[in-house]
Amino acid sequence: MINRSQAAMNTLSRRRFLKISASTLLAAGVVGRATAALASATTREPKCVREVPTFCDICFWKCGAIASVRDGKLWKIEGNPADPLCRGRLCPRGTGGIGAHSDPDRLRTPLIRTNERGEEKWQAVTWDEALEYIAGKMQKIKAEHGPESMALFSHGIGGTFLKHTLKAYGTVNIAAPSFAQCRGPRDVGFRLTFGEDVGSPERTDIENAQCLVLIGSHLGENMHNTQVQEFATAVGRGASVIVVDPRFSVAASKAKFYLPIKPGTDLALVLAWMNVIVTEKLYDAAYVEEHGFGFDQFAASLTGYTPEWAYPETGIDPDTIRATAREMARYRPATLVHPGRHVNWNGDDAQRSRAIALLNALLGSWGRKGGFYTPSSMDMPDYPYPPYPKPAKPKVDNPDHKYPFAHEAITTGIRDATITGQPYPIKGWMVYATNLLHALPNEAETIRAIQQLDLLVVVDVIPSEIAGWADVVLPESTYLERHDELNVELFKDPFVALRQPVLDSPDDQKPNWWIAKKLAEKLGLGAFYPWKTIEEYLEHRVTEAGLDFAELKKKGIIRGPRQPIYFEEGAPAEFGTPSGKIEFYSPQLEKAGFDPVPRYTPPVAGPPGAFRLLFGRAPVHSFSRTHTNRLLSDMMDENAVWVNADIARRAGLKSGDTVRLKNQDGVLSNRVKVKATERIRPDCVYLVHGFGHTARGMRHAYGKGASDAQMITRYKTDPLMGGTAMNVNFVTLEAET
Ligand SMILES: Nc1nc2c(c(=O)[nH]1)N[C@H]1C(S)=C(S)[C@@H](COP(=O)(O)OP(=O)(O)OC[C@H]3O[C@@H](n4cnc5c(=O)[nH]c(N)nc54)[C@H](O)[C@@H]3O)O[C@H]1N2
Ligand SMILES: Nc1nc2c(c(=O)[nH]1)N[C@H]1C(S)=C(S)[C@@H](COP(=O)(O)OP(=O)(O)OC[C@H]3O[C@@H](n4cnc5c(=O)[nH]c(N)nc54)[C@H](O)[C@@H]3O)O[C@H]1N2
Ligand code: SF4
Ligand SMILES: [Mo]
Repeated sequence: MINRSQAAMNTLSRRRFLKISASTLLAAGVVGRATAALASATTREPKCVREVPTFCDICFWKCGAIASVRDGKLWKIEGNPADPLCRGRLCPRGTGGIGAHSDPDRLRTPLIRTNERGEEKWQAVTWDEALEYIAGKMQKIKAEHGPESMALFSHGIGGTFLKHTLKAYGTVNIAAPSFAQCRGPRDVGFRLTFGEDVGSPERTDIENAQCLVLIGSHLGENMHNTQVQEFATAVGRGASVIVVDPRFSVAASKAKFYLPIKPGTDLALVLAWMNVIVTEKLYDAAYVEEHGFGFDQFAASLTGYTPEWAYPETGIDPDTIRATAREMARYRPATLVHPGRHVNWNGDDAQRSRAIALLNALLGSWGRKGGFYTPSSMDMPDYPYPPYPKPAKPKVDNPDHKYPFAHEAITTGIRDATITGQPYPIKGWMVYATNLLHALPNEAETIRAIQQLDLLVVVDVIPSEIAGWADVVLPESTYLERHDELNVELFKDPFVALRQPVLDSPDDQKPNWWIAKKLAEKLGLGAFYPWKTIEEYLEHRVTEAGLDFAELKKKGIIRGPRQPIYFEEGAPAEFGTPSGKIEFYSPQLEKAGFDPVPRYTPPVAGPPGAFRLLFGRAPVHSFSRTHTNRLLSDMMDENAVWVNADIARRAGLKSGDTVRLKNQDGVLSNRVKVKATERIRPDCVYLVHGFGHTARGMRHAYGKGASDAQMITRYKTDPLMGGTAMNVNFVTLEAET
């Protein structure tokens, strides 16, 4: 913990300040410095300010932060200038993160269900009673079905210790929505091509890109901090930006070329771009010659994919396709075609991502400045735990490797096994920091799976939708009140960061490590927790790595020496594919019965008169998790459905009118306001994800706006890796009078 002089005060009001940061990219640059305005607009000298370095948990980017406590109260949080991820500035969500601590809707004490599942009726119990109950049920599941029949869904670094407890107990079924519902297809597409994942944080060198291509990736609304800052830098120095999006996003407003593509047809565009680049010999021939495998077969496969062919598919005219392909080639290798992050769109997503990887390969951007750098991390040995028991059964999520290229567990695969009992029954779910009812497609299937369970435990900070279905709800301390596992980041600059408590939990909430350790002890697995306190554990790891724990506590971050990050600097040009090269043609895919080079199939069409439902992010919210945070909901407390202005006019609707969405299966949404705008194509509508809460305990967010998740009754599964594409639902607008 450190004491610094008080940061410069700023008299901007919080609302105005965050409005600026939400609506302009460059404002990301002022967020951290102006945070004093967030908690107080006075210039009174504080009596006593205590500053604690930690890292943010409002999303998974894990920005280094310095929280200040003034006169015993949480005052503000700012970016840690020593952190290479945030560079001293938090995004608006991070700045408003302190609202999580004071959220009046927080869970306060452990709860055990008293009524039917989903009725949200519980009885408050002690931690000992709750953990005793859970351990008893888990032992019963183990005795009757084996430990593999207990699954853990966990998202984020806070799940580390529960994973440890559940592995010690004997399960192999652990999954996060960040694979099959988020970045999985991208990592599979890139792995098949370059032999490596894109990672998180993405290894994108946006700040040095001279040409940046964003396909969907809506930076500026997607507020992943480093990327937004680097995007602002790139725009500031005049980089050429090409944005492909059916909706005129914030990023589109910074673009030299904006391509309002017909949703779901991006693969056709990427194939046509590659056709132009290959036909006009605009690619990096030396790079392809040195590092490529199967280029001739790949080039031959592009023959039919001309811009004229792509025009009716994508709605993008051939001249624009040619002009943008040439623009990309002009700046190569400093042309970065962003791989995207949330890429589960249409069911062909791993192949579309592979095409994006191949386009980057043609431009020679992988391993090059302004393209994709080679990340490195500090060497931090793991804690020496006893070995986990050997599982008797394989994982349930991907039986017989049905999805041969899934390299992480598939959440929806565990859900399927829970419903069908095949390949073996799943009888217990432990759910840590993931709101499965908003994160997985088809809510009804999730509920059906829950009804098969003997035990559903949810560890959360607020009474979320998934908590509403739990048998036992465990209230966690927020990130501001706890330690967590170290963040050993794989990034441009290697570093390790510490999360440490800024202040105490207000009620009977406990940190994840405490919950995991106590549960292990109740299960007779105390030997897996040889350390007594979390500080002892952290100190052990840090010291074993040859670092000073006192320094880490004081600074929050210790950086390691920078390694070469580009091929031209000496980063090794190695590719982890079977051929050891960039696979333009993939024998792996061919052997598994898939297209060895990407091939286009049109997206599923909707019923006549219906609009494809698209969704994305708002700068001030994370998923479905921030809507009771009063500081953030003060900026935006409901979403609106974006409707093309002409369509709205013809339907007699104007901005501010209220409608319900009705999807192709007759499911009706909450009431939601219309935003009539030229900024979206007429064939789709758009919602910010995560609103439309139905959990009654989320008093502040209940019933506000519409839930995209409720409309997603259909999904298409990616045949390569089991990702669930959700942009395959269609809605009509039902006027409300
Ligand atoms: N503020 C904020 N930022 C976040 C998050 C958050 O919750 N809040 N979450 C983080 C996480 S985990 C993720 S995965 C990312 C997600 O953010 P991104 O990876 O940027 O997500 P996309 O799926 O690209 O996002 C939706 C965008 O794609 C457009 N789109 C929809 N369909 C199509 C299509 O068929 N073709 C094209 N070209 N565009 C289409 C939409 O109009 C929208 O602009 O955001 C991250 N950043
Ligand atoms: N319909 C639809 N589905 C989607 C997406 C979408 O855009 N639309 N996006 C997809 C993507 S890209 C992703 S990455 C996933 C994200 O999916 P999730 O990670 O499941 O995101 P959330 O819905 O915000 O759920 C997070 C849960 O963690 C709880 N929580 C917050 N902080 C803490 C904490 O400190 N401790 C504990 N124990 N709990 C905490 C929150 O209250 C909330 O219940 O969703 C995917 N699913
Ligand atoms: S991007 Fe924003 S919300 Fe995410 S960790 Fe960084 S500051 Fe926190
Ligand atoms: Mo995500």
